[in-house]
Amino acid sequence: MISFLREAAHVKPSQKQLDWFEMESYAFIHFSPNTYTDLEWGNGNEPESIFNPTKLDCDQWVRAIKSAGMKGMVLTAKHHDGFCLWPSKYTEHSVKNSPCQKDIVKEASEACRRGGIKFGFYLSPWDRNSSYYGTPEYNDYFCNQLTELLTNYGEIFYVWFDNACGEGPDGKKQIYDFQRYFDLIHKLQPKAVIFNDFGPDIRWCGNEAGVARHSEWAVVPTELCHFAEPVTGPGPLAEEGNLSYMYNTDQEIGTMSNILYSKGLAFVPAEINMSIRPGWFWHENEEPHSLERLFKTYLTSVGANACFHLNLPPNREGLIDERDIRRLEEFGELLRKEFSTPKAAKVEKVPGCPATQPKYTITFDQPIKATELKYVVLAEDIAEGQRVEAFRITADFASGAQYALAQGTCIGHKKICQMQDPFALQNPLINDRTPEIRQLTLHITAARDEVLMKDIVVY
Ligand code: FUL
Repeated sequence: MISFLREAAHVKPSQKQLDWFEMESYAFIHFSPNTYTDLEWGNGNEPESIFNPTKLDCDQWVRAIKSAGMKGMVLTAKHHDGFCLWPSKYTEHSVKNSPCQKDIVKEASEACRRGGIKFGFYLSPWDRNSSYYGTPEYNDYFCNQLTELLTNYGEIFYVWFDNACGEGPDGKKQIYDFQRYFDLIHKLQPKAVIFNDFGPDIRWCGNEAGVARHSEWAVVPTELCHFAEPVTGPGPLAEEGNLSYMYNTDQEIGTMSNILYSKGLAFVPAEINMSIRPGWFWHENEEPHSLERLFKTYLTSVGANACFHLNLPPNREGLIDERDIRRLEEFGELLRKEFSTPKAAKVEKVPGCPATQPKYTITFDQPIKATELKYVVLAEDIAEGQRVEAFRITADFASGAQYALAQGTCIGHKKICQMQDPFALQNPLINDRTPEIRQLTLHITAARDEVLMKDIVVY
């Protein structure tokens, strides 16, 4: 078992996965005929004439994205209704037959480059418009569209697929040739990470509500042994018995007991995605979620070894709604306020501890008031693998008393331990304590192999 855990500790990310992790948060843009019909899933027979964003301004989208500190955009180039936001050669169901007459993929990718953020796209395999859907020719059609998107719009950081697989014209479902799609992406955009329910680079967290697992491991099983319960996921891959072991609603994915019954392991971190509003597309009567909800989701995504993918739906004019713009600005301001000024402190590794159970002291230049201690942010050097299984943070108060302040499981790319919630009343436990803290100690209580910490920062 020990040797197996050691093996798990050495499963390493690719450079493109590390680059993706560094981004931490990026935006989804859901825009299609649904924006004009008030639907979430179009039927595929909406007339192109309804798609008419009269004030389209992708620079405005980019400004909104950047105001919340997000580092990229993922545009729904084609949603389930099959309508293409670029003038694809392979279908008539696109912007080219709409009053818009603009290549929105081009406008958006160029705006991203002007604004200094990365660009990627969502291309729905489920296509309710294409007459090829449900036949083997559909995979050719899909690859032709992928090729257009991968070759005409500069560098692509992300290709985002979902596994929705609905009815074809004859009631038949499509068998998606995902391996062929992946090979094409590897060939044409080798630096792009690919999202799918099951990976290969980034996997779904299992819900669309922005909720991470208690322990979000980046190293997950690629195949389970026979004595573990067979797990089945949705979609054709799972039906073929292929990749279903990464079924992403499993709460224990990646934990010690889960990987113990695995035949192989891969580095496939989770993305936490949700929309700023209840729907993915813009609906006049919907309001953005509260600042508190966005901030809490940030803590349980970026702060829990995942990335945060937040959807912003443009309205019928082709602009991000002013209500959402204000919420994003507030969100960006709050993040800057909470995380821009670390407390001056010296971090030292305590000599003589085992490599899998190190201790670090964080000694403040000046003792700080307990009520000023808001977050301890931890990071492992995940380029070498993810290792920490459990940790605890204790505080030495100036009076000599010692208290445990936080404890947790995974660290990975980043773990934000919250001490004081800006939205709650101040933590009475901390307020009642002797107020001045001289030093904190981080105890790693269990790890899969030698612990390599990259950052220990206090705010
Ligand atoms: C899902 C889709 O069915 C939703 O409409 C949305 O695009 C979401 C991000 O992915 O699978």
